[in-house]
Amino acid sequence: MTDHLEAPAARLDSSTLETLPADIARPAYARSQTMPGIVHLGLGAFHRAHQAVFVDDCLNDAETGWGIIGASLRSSDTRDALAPQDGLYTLSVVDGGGERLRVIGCLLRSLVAPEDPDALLQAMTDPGVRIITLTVTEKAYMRSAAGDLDLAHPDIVWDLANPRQPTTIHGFLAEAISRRRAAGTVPFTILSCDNLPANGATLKRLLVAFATARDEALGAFVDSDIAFPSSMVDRIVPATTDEDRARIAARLGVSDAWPVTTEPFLQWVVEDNFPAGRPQWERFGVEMVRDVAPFEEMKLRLLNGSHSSIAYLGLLMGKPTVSDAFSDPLIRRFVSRLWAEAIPSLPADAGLNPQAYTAELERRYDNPALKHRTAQIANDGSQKLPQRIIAVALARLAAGGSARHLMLAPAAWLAAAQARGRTLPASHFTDPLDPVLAEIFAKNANAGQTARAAFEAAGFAAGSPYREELVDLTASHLNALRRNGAEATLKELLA
Ligand code: CS2
Repeated sequence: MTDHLEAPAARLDSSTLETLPADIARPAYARSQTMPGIVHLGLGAFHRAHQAVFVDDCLNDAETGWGIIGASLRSSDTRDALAPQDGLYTLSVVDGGGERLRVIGCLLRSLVAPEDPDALLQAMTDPGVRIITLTVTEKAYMRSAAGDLDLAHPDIVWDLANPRQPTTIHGFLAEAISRRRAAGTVPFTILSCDNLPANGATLKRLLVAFATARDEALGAFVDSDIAFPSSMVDRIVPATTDEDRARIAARLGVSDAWPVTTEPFLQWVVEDNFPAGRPQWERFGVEMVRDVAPFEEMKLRLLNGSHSSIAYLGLLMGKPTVSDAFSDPLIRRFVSRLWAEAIPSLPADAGLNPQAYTAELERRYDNPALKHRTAQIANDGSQKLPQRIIAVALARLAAGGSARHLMLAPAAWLAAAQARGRTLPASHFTDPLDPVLAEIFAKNANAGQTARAAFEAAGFAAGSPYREELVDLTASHLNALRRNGAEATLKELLA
């Protein structure tokens, strides 16, 4: 045995599938007999470790009409890795007890939208395709600071002027809907799987605005004839590393250019509104419900809110992963205070069990096998904090409560953003607001001016009577972080 792992010469693909060791699970269905029924936009690791697994379960259970065509809206990386593997990839589930591997087969084709927008539009207009799923992240929804469709965004302007060569989700969805409508094809259902509150209704509102700007009749059709169920998705999926690739190849005996590594926990709560049909997901643990909102709120506020806080505090305290950060007693105690502040903002009559949920979160964050980088979660804070932190803080103040712990998150966001190029690598994480933040930081403003300008630019708490109070709380935390550092700030806050 050498102590470094050489990549095996052969590649995972349809021909090597049968050569895998017996303990590697694999598709039990004939992939060649599987027809596409879902087009997925945003073919990242999260989709491959979440929705694709439930779809693969259904295909294993003899449903043949729900294969996935996946599309990346920007880069060709995923297609380049998976096309030579016939779309096959390994799902690795890790915890303290070890690692379980399973080859997923439901991804029938991968497309790269910018290379050939028409190929994606053709896939979306196939009458067999009845669901479009999306994991495109918050910023791809193209909301303005006020939360409406950002009609001034250059990509939206382009898509309105060039409907046959779209670049955004709105451009693709509107053109595909328009083509299906002209051809008399049954409309597809659009299922958002992004971490946004009321993600279905939000996407509907934005897409109706886009389609209306294109053509009023199309806007009215989207409004009346397209179903937009909401869904809450949950699974922690760190970016794949070369170490993961080497370890997994050693077990497979063939190489896999892009496996995905994740935790055992897996949850999907979906509003049951699929007029054109859907896979029998509920047979494999998907919760099909009438109202997703309470589940979404609990997840966004307790999981994602603490995740962002752990990420920025962790970065300021030199913790590369969530489990490193969460094993710091100060951060851990802070998170339990944050949860205590957030829990009263959740609906009381929806049958939620936040205590059990946070106890489970503690176990999930402690998973030492999951190398979930704080820098990964730190991306796009300006897009994430409104629903994870700001909305919770506003609800707390409106109910006469305190938002002191919550508001450490935006302060730590600003401090970590400003630390890039100083104590953190320059591009350690990115944010669509980076150019504006750079200007704000360059002014060498005091904490109050910085917090106010950042709130303004990000649209945090826009129009709320509590906005000044949130700016002040953020400013006082930012001041403490700048003067005394994260550790001392936490000690003081927790005293
Ligand atoms: C994380 C989420 O990167 C982030 O912003 O908070 O991706 C989180 O891991 C998932 O929502 C968990 O379901």
